[in-house]
Amino acid sequence: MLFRHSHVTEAPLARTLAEIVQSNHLTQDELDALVRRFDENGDGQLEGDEVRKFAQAVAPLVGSTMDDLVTILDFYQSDDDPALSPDEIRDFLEIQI
Ligand SMILES: [Ca+2]
Repeated sequence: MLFRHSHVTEAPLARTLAEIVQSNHLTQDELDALVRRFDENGDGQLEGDEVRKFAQAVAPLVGSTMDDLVTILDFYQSDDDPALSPDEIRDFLEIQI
């Protein structure tokens, strides 16, 4: 049987956010989809209210509060840019929780 590679750019998340958080690993597709879900102004990063909504979605999955997660997310700011980049979000999801 022949397998062809098909590149699906708008694939829906195969796992729920809860499953991703539990596994401590997420694929590039999952990271892209997550960023798109919360990136309301479409600049490819999360900042301000976008970070708060992301924290609000993740908080109940990890038994934390939105405020605590926003504080933790601040810590994951690895550059001078006040926005969270996809790489910083990945670090947060794979290492912290
Ligand atoms: Ca944004």
